[in-house]
Amino acid sequence: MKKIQTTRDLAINGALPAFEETLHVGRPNIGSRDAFMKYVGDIFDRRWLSNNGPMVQEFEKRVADLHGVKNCVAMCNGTVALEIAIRALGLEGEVIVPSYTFIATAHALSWQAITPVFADIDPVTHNLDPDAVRRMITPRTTGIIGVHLWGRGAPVDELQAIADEHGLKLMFDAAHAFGCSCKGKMIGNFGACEVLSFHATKFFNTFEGGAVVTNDGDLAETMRLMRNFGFVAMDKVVHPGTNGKMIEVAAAMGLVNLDAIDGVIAANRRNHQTYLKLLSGLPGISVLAFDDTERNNYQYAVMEVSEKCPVTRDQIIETLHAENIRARKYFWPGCHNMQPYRDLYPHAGLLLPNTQRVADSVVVLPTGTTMDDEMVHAVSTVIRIVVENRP
Ligand code: T4K
Repeated sequence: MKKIQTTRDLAINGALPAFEETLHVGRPNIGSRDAFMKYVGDIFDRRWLSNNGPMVQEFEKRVADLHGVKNCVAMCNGTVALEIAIRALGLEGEVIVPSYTFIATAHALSWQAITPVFADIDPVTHNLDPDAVRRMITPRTTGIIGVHLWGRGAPVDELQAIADEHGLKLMFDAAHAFGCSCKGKMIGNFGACEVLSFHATKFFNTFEGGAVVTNDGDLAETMRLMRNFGFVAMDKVVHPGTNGKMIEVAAAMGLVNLDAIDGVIAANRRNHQTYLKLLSGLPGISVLAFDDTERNNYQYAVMEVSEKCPVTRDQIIETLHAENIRARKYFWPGCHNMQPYRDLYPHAGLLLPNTQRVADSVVVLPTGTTMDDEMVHAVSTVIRIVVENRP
């Protein structure tokens, strides 16, 4: 790692990049390799690779216990888990979602010929604004999907009240919120069900993977049927279904990473606190905070660049990229500006001013176990130099 002290040391000014090897947002955290290899040996010995094997069953139990929820239905990824949950809840017509989320939240609906209707977010929490949700309800609305963005709980009570008042189903995309709590209650216990993602880039991964967690036993049973073609027994199909199964080797990775989870959260928290400390006081720069009275996974280090900053968000990103620091613009430009939604609702942005502003101001910084304190200091120094000196 090269030391950067002045604007002359910046790669955008012709110097060598700060890092030879690129720093990523979403570098996988990996638990004990030896434990994983042992599990893989067990899988080979059993010759049981998929279809609700013993590792998946153990993994489901541990995820359910961790979240204090009755049922966990493990799936091949978070997107298929969303699709299955949406179908199992019987959503149709229009469903209200934020546009400020990963595209999978909207695609899981449109993939099933359901119209995602985008509601604006609260500019401070980045989560759905309940008043905006109310404004988007029409006679065709059947549900609301809240997203616990960055792992910080969505306004669960307000959304539940709206759903109850209008006879709508409420579920949550909890892809960011593994191991988090909201209002003192673990994620997994809100709405009809909540969907987790264990993608490689998530702080907790099963290579690829996802799950639906719910306290509704009947709903869980329906989803178990749906993830396995509707089979209830050999040669007996009782329900439409797809292939949403988690494989054994993914569950093995999950078991290993569950054992490592406290260390990952500690590393994320340490990095987050360092970013908070080193970036505070810079004009127009703020680092998104977490409520320390809740359980957080701190997996996203989110910086916002306001118009008070002497340089633009994109200039900061360009400077970081030149140093081989692949900071990201998540979730720019917002789902409503991506296809097919952009063509379907070309004027959606008029109703989404906060979404537009937040999407234009966010920079997500690298964190996780592959980032040590020195690296976080180096990333922060680059940001400080570019903001203070406008090179
Ligand atoms: N809902 C929400 C709110 C979500 O955030 C997501 C997923 C979902 C639903 C859907 O869940 P899944 O179906 O994915 O389980 C990533 C992920 O692909 C996606 O899972 C995730 N959200 C989203 C936030 O981020 P990208 O576009 O950032 O991925 P990519 O390929 O650019 O990778 C990010 C960085 O990580 C790269 O710089 C390289 C590095 N990387 C990536 C992989 C895959 C590694 O170092 N190793 C790896 O194995 O989307």
